[in-house]
Amino acid sequence: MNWNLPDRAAGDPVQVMGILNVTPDSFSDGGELPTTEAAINRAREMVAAGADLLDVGGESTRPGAEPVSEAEELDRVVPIIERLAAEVSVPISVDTSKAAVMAAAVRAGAAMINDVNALRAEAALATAAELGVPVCLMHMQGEPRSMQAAPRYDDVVADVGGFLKERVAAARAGGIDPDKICVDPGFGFGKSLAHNVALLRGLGQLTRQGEPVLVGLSRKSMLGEITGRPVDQRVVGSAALALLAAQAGASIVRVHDVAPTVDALRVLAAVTGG
Ligand code: 8Y7
Repeated sequence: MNWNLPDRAAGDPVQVMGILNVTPDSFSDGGELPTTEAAINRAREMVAAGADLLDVGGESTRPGAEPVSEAEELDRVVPIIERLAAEVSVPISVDTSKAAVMAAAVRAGAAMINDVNALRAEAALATAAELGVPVCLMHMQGEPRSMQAAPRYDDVVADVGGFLKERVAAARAGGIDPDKICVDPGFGFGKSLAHNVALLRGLGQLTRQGEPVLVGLSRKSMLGEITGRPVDQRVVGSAALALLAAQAGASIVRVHDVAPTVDALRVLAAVTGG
């Protein structure tokens, strides 16, 4: 599927990206991989609830997570993406940092690459340029295994904005179409609560840099810190954060709970005339 990034600055509505994790800790609590059928059902539910696109990921990037091998990640995501591309009406994004997974996913029908590593892995930038699909470049300090240990910034908004500027320039220099680049401050990726709050407060500065902005705030630990609630009780807080991000100009919100997010964004659109 050929698909273009939405751009709020150009008047496009906010899009909702539904999260489809295909890791052993998703769907079950027994450490088993979800069956293809369970993943497809979950995807259909999200599309019925109003998801504009789906993000399929086979490597957990949660704080403390260990990397998975390329073969394992390919096994997890490629069959699901093949089925989804054939069976659902919305574009599919692949959440990966590995060049080989990007290539196999796009061959299987993925229409976007979501890279939490901002195309810094070997061959990732050249591969993405060759594939020609839109990319999301995300900021992360450190790596998932250790990133929450002691995150430090001089000025988190300026530091993250500067990093993303540099990655956008690298992506363009590497042959990626400027219209196919979006950026993401990477909430929770090597950030304390104070850093996350500062980034959300300063999100307008990032949306004004020019590229469409994607944000992932859904169920994240900052909500645990703010509300005191466990991860399965963060739906309302997540919708509130999605709304704040949309008000600051975010073009795509990446969420687990599609229906409540769609409602919140409808309220915003009704009030602001969007
Ligand atoms: C984000 C993400 C995750 C995010 C983008 C989680 C894969 C952790 N978070 N991708 N991925 N932005 N672009 O809690 O914030 O969903 S994984």
